[in-house]
Amino acid sequence: MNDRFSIEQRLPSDYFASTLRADARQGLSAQPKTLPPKWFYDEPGSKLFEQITELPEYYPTRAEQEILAQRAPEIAATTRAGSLVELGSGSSRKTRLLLDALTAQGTLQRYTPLDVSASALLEAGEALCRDYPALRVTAAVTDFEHDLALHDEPGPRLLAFLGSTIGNLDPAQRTDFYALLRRALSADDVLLLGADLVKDPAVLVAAYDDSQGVTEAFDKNVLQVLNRELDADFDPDAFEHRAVWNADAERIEMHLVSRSEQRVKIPAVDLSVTFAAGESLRTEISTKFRRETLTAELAAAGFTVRRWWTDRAARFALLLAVP
Ligand code: AVJ
Repeated sequence: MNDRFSIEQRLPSDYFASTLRADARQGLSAQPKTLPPKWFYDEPGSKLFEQITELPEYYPTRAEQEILAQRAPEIAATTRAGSLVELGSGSSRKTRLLLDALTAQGTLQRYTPLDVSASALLEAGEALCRDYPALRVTAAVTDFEHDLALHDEPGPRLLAFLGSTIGNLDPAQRTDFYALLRRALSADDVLLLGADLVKDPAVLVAAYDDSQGVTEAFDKNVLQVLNRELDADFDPDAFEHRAVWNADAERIEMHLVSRSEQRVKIPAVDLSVTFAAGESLRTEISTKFRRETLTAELAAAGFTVRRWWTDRAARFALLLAVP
């Protein structure tokens, strides 16, 4: 920590324990069974995700980086942003492309990463402070799906939501999230959104079911989270990782499919869950987008898409939208 770096804790100390309990209670007693993907990202899970981004089959990270590397100067020039606000900051590789361009242009004063992980914010924030000596970093530990409050960030603010994390939300959740975004942004602020695009289902399925089994380990890690945090007795080997293309909803779904009939105890929420053989627990949706429909859903929320870029292979899109 130094005088240019602060972290504000906006989550109550029992936030994780109580939301994980509520999510487990709700999702595991529902039919079909589901869990929100945010619980993948404990420390081992975050490491596995970093490994996923390097897999030959997992193109989204590289595709988005390709666009950012090419367009960051244009993004800086059109937004002339005084602050970069980043949701779910994650790896700072992509962030640096934006910080470099915004710094070179001379408008940037502030970087505000919002993330649920204090340790991720601390690690990234310290490195960025060191490497950008004119930058103030005001990080906030928060769940940006529910709290996006911005404070005194100098405008115009460039709010970046990268990695196609937007695809983890279903249509109703996206509507709520866009409304939250819309309320957080002022007239001269800009939204920078990364979105993975609809493509050959075989390419998509391979990206979520890689040959080295890293995504399988990532998927099953959520069971270890439940075992550790809620005292559950999931046997990860008793489930099979599956990536399925849902053609109607145009999304990849990750499922953990029970290999046999079994019962799992989750003492912390007083739950005993039965799985039939072949029954699935859906752990993630990863929606893939089309230009027209994404533009339309943003328009319905009060955003106008000003720029739309893709990588050369048109696998991934990066867009700028304004209120
Ligand atoms: C981080 C949500 C963008 O949906 O592609 C990667 C997560 N899941 N492999 C995605 C993920 C399985 C990823 N996002």
